[in-house]
Amino acid sequence: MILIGERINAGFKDIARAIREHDPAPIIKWAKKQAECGADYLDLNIGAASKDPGDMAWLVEVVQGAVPTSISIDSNKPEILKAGLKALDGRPAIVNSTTADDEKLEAIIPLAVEYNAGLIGVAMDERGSPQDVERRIELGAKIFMAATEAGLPPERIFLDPILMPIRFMQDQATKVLEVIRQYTLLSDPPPHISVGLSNICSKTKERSLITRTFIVMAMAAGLDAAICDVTDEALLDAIATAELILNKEIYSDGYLQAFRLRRGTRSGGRS
Ligand code: THG
Repeated sequence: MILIGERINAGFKDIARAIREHDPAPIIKWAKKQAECGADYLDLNIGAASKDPGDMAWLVEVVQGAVPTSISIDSNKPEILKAGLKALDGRPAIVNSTTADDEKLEAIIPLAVEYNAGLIGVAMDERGSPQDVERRIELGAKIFMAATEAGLPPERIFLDPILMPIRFMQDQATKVLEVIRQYTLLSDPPPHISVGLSNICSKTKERSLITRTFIVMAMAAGLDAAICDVTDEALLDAIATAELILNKEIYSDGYLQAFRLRRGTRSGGRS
């Protein structure tokens, strides 16, 4: 699984304040903590409220000064994505994200190409996020084809079927599982498939239980990446065990210990 740490997001009050006041301390704290937990990428999101590309460049610089971890630049605005990409020191990055409308595809795919980055394509367009399986497949396929034509190999493309809160849209989770299965059939090798995992538990109790139960089901369907709470140990243990059961890891009595140790010693993690 490719784990993308969700915590440096202005949806959290401490991060919103840190960005507003350009206070690096909370950013550095969460960058180090998520890197220690084994994040492969750190998602950076300055929030819908901020329209200043300089804020994204600042965030990228602060994170790069703190950890060697790869970066996911999270915005739907091309000028904010570009400011983040320009600030990169050469480490691997993901552009998160483009939707399927032509205007976004034309602006955002070339950025991923130019900066040698991965690209997350979300199954949305100018009309918003579809609630049915077919439209999500259509939009994902459209993004996949446009990105491929522009020269991105499937290994650099991530499709996101858009996970919805279980509390408000209970019928959506099974639809997302079906879309994941279908996305694996788009090419051989298939593109990566990713979700914003915490979307599902928004405003629920049992956040951790709901997210780890869903991710195990989604991994069985073909999910191989997630923007998630990498500090949730029960979640990471469930992911390790799902990888074992899906025969992606070799069983030993110490598999869990080995997995925890490996994550803990990733680049940027504790040595
Ligand atoms: N797809 C893609 N990118 C995304 C998302 C997605 N980026 C943003 C988001 N969705 C993923 N990141 C988060 C980060 C935090 C939370 C949810 C998703 C979260 N929010 C709390 C809640 O909703 O209850 C509120 C924050 C708080 O506790 O203050 O946990 O789907 N490509």
